Amino acid sequence: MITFHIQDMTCGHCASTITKAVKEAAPDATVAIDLKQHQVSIETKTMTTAELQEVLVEAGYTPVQTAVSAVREGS
Ligand SMILES: [Cu+2]
Repeated sequence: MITFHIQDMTCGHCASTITKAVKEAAPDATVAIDLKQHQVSIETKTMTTAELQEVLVEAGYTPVQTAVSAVREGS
């Protein structure tokens, strides 16, 4: 599973735009969105992290990949 932090995902519309964009690019993908945390978790076997990131950027957002081991570090 790949998790991105997307600060500019701020409402349900953003969430559905992102979900749709990811599923169009990777039909097998499972997309879980945590709007409060501005987080998107994607499970897919057909796309790499870099490719997913590109899809999110093309959808108009600014994804930052969250390293699983570093999620709770800082702040
Ligand atoms: Cu929005």
